[in-house]
Amino acid sequence: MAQSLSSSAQKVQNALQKLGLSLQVIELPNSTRTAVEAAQAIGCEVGQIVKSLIFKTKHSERPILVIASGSNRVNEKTIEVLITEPLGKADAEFVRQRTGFVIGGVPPLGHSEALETFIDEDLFQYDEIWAAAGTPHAVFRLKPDDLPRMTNGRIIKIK
Ligand code: 5CA
Repeated sequence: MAQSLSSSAQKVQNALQKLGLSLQVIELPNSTRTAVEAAQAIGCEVGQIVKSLIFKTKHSERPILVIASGSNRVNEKTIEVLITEPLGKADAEFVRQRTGFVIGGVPPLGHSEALETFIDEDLFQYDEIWAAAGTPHAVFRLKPDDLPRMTNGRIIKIK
């Protein structure tokens, strides 16, 4: 029988199921806290890891979700132009409050509120990719085309 998931990972599994996606959350013994650690634990390229990064708008203090390839650094200027507002820093507490998940486990879906979302076009070069699933040990495998369905995000050049 499959091991039962921790409650945060189960939240992500439920969100996937609610969307009718038959994708399976797994919890690994090794850390998947960072993109590099996740790639090592899974045995894939760092670029195939989906980073779900939370930014905070400077004035309205809204959370923005940027879904980036593990090997890309987000160019914040690009996001600022698209949202017509500067970005400030999102600290760990802001991330936990606005997503319901801790840093290192933030998934691309299942958050406590709907998040304005941007998706890295570079993720679409891969057949399969891996995203965090609620904890720094939980991940799930997906196809890039699943991301727009999960998030209503806009696909852009991120780096
Ligand atoms: N589990 C992996 C992917 S499977 C993961 O979550 N990777 S991540 O890149 O999306 O999440 C780690 C990110 O959290 C870092 O890239 C960084 O942007 C952010 N982060 C780490 N520490 C802090 C901190 N103290 N405050 C704000 N953000 C942080």
